[in-house]
Amino acid sequence: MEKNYIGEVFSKNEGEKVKLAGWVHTVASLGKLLFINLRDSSGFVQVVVKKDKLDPAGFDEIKGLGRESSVIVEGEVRRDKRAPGGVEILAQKVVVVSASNKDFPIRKGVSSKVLGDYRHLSIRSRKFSKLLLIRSELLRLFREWLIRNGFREFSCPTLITAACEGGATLFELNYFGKKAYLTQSSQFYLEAGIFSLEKVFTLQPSFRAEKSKTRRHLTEFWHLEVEEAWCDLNGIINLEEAIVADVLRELDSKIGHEIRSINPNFSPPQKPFKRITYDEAITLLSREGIQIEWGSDLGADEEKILVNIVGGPVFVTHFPKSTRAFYHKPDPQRNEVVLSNDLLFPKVGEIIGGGERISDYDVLLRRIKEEGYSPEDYSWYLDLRKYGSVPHAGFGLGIERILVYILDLPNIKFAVPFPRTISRIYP
Ligand code: NSS
Repeated sequence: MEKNYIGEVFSKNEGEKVKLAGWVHTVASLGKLLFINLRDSSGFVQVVVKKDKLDPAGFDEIKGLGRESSVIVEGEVRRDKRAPGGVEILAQKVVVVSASNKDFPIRKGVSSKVLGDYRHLSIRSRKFSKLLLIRSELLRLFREWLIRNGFREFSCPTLITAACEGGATLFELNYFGKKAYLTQSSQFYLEAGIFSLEKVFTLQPSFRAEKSKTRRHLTEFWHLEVEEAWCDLNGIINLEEAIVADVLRELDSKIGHEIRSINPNFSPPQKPFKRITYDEAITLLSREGIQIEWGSDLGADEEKILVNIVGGPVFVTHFPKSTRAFYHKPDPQRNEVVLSNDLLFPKVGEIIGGGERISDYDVLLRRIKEEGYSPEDYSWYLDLRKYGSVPHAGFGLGIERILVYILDLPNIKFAVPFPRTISRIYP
């Protein structure tokens, strides 16, 4: 349908004709006048309906409309200082497309449980629409950055047969009588993809049966994963730094005002990000009185403390082998650590996990066995090391995690329209 968006009307001149289509937020009546607060995907505007402009039945119907009723309004622009945003629409015609039931469940003051139970309706709110717009823009900028820098989008399966990130968090399902799982990461398939396209990425959900109820874990999250042939640990860290810093800067220049309407303190982080090793990280933490035994992983709390000590985003590299999945390449200088990296961000901790992969067949086979996996489950993955193996590296970035940082969200469930957590799979 040919229509104007509400966002456009504020730059129009007095008297210009417009056709708006949207949803009634509120209707207030003042004698022979009605004031509709009309919403569409681009914002809100006040529509004034005069009784003498419509037939009486029409006027009364509009007066009685419930919240979220859908309407089409034709009218003209009036510049009026008293109207919100300095502009209102004087209606000449109002068509009610669908009158809403009167029991719209999202009202001021309802509990977060109700907002969650009615997520299919609560995403219409002003704040949620903004948030979803920011999310959509972020996804677009990531894709565009990668394509601009020579990466190809490579589609990976969701149904898989073997763990990438450890067996404990696999969702198992019955695949025609055989065991299968929902993917935890598309990394292994991207690793196959580099032998075809060299620089690949995918943006798709990953699934983790995370039993822990935290403010940064979903059971289904959107995963931006990147893999590059002929790349080492340093190369992949440089790439992670460039994409994150560039995309956040672009996002700020495009819709910084929208971001700051949710998080007034947002400013994009500047390159270069600090780089420290795991050993340096535990030394820094011990100076703050936090003792990490060498070989234990960093938890969310320690990550946040580290970010505070460093004063901004920080790469932690060279984790102990025991803390990382089997595919990470052991450091040739020091076999007990791997060429891995995490990127830690303020407010949320880890947003990226990545590193250099084992490219040698025998080393990979040994690591698979050491971790107690069966090599048959990984035979196609091992094949990649048989036919022209190359050094390569990659990373995975959690889209919702970076949104928690950008918008300073109190919980990751607000970063996705329909969150999946240990306690929610509906709606
Ligand atoms: O487990 S990761 O650290 N790494 C991988 O999955 C690699 N196989 C990725 C790769 O190299 N291609 O997860 C990567 C990121 C992590 O830093 C988080 O930002 C995010 O994925 N992540 C999550 N976000 C939300 N909820 C959960 N449960 C979650 N798990 C990981």
